[in-house]
Amino acid sequence: MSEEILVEIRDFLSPRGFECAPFKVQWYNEVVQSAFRLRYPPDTLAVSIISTPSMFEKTFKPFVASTDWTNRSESPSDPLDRCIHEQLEEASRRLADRGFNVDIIHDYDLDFTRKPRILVQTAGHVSGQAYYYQRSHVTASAPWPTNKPIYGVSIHPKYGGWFAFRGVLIFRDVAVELKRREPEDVVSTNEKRIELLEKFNSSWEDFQYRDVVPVEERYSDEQKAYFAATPGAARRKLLGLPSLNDVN
Ligand code: B12
Repeated sequence: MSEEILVEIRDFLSPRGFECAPFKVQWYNEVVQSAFRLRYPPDTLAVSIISTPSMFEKTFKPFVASTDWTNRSESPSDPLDRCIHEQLEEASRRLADRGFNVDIIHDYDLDFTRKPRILVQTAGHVSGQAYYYQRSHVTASAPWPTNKPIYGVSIHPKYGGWFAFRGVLIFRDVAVELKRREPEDVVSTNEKRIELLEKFNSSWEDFQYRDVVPVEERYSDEQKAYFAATPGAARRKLLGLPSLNDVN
């Protein structure tokens, strides 16, 4: 049954520039603190979704061109969030038509205590999609004071850091037997891991951490300019959209 689901999701999302990797809720719940656990039975099927560099051209730009941006009441109001939201909704609708109940958790969803509802880097790691490098992976001579927070970063074997996690689909009623796939450890030396974490934490704006390993594809200049712009008015302007203050 999980094969049928994966074929259907990939059929829809892969040509649009997304990549999907399945995991069992148990694998995720085993590593996160209890406050972050997903409240589903251990064998429940979940799928981690990332956008690859080509999503911008294959899906986002056509979406921008074909959407009526004068309607302010649509949610989410951010164009990219709205685009991803619609793609995941459509993928789930297709599965609902086949009788599957799907819960969508987006990377930006928060619970009532304002904690992220899903830790997408952990989900990506346990699904085998992208290795999540954390401070604990640096074994010796870490250059940072112990009280400095060092945020972890995931690196994909094909896209390095040139991708984004978009969320997780959870199939409430589907219990699976899945074979676990380990993520590829592409940043394997201590020295490289320090360099990666340093760049991600201190100078992420220049995109350099994304090139820590050789990659097959990276963001276009247009896409880089879009992500470098502050979310909100500056991004809408780059897309040629009316500002939220101008439209009625
Ligand atoms: C809050 C947040 C921030 C905050 C705080 C960062 C943080 N990591 O806490 C701020 C605003 C600083 C931030 C900044 C950035 N962020 Co941010 N952020 C998030 C967000 C929404 C939640 C992260 C969070 O709160 N984690 C909670 C902590 C407790 O989780 P944790 O440290 O991973 O701890 C867990 C693991 O250790 C796990 N665990 C324990 N043992 C083990 C063992 C194993 C093997 C595993 C796998 C896990 C595991 O259990 C712990 C929890 O109990 C995520 C999206 C998401 N929903 O996950 C994006 C996210 C982490 N951010 C991202 C990015 C890109 C950025 C920025 C570059 C800005 C940007 N968006 O372009 C900067 C870079 C950091 C910097 N230098 O400032 C990306 C990272 C992509 C990647 N390749 O990894 C994410 C995943 C968003 C996305 N949609 O792709 N961010």
